[in-house]
Amino acid sequence: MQLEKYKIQSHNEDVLAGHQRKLAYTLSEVENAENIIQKLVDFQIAIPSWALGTGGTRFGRFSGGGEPRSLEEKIEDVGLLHSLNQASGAISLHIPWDIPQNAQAIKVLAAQHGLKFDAVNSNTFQDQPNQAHSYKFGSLQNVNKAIRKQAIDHNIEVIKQGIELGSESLTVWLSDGSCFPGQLNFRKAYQNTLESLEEIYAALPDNWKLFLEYKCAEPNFYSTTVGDWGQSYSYVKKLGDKAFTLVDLGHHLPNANIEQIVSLLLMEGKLGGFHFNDSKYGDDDLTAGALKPYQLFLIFNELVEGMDARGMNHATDLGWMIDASHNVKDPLEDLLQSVEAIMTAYAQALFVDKKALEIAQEENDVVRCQEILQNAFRTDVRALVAEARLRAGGALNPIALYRNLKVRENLIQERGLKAVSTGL
Ligand code: RM4
Ligand code: MN
Ligand code: MN
Repeated sequence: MQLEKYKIQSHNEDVLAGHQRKLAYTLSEVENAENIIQKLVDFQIAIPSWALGTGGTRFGRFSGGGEPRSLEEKIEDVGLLHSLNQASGAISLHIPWDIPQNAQAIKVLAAQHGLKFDAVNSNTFQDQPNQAHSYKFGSLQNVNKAIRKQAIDHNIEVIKQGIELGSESLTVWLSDGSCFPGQLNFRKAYQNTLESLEEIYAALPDNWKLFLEYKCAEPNFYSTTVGDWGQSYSYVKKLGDKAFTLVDLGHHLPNANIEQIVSLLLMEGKLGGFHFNDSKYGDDDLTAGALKPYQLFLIFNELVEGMDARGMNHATDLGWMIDASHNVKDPLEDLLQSVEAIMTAYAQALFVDKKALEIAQEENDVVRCQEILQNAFRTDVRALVAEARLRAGGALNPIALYRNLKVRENLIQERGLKAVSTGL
């Protein structure tokens, strides 16, 4: 399903007066508004190909219907999102959930929707049909050399697929670890993983980055071989300049200070990628900003501060992606909500009075520090986010338009109620 431009325009005309009223007020409150709007226009968040269908849990899966049945349909769905918000201009593929049969044709299709290919993701956490060896006891860490080699070869194959599509980064997330004490020699598991990563790193083109994602637990519940940012940092530091840590917001132990982690990784020049979602207990993969919008803002505050300190380009120097799963919401509506929450937190972080904060910090004026941060967080910047979307050609209210146009109903008609998408 394609969204014709005139439908977006007529929706925007309908709600323009209300938007302009709100915008006028925000402009009177936010002095650097033009600069914020431009940064929002430039900022793009990649959509993972595995988040376009119903996620489900290990207990059940309740499909909402009309899910994309092929890579082509997944690209169409991300294209739909992008035409609504003009901020989802990239898709991230998981191999082998999505193997392009004809890379050239897929590239052309993506370009028609204004999409690029973000990081490609390898999968050594599941066994595939006809696979020679099992990953039951890990992949890159495995005590068996042949199994490690199979996992290395898979990652190299994923890089090759990515080259064809124009991707420039590989994300490695390992489920490797152990379920019980004594099962694993931690040192040997680390060494095996490092050697395997070195082989993958050697196959990386010069202009590519390798992102090593960490996760504190699941599916292994006693130890994880890349369990936290320190462990990821220790690997990527040894690998070289093209290797970076990837932070997924749902992969920390409860109460971890993620904003501090982000700040230190940026300072070390080792933050490469970011997966947005929200959680209450673990890797819940809920809509970004649904539970802890203040934490999301604090993280963005450190991202902006740390990137500016290194002269980095916010839009292009880190890999931004949503990594969420949708069990009860329409995946496309959920993704629109995540993008909106991310943009809002980013805009608020751009509004923080950095100079005043620096002075307050130097003077140990703790009260003032809090006032400055919370003033930015409590300022309603939604009109700036909407204005950025309007200027880029998107819809002022993407979810309202999505519902008015009955997009899901149309997709169900096109693809059927029982269509099931690959992924988690
Ligand atoms: C993991 C991790 C990875 C994602 C898989 C599907 O928990 O977040 O980024 O590729 O899930
Ligand atoms: Mn992730
Ligand atoms: Mn995850």
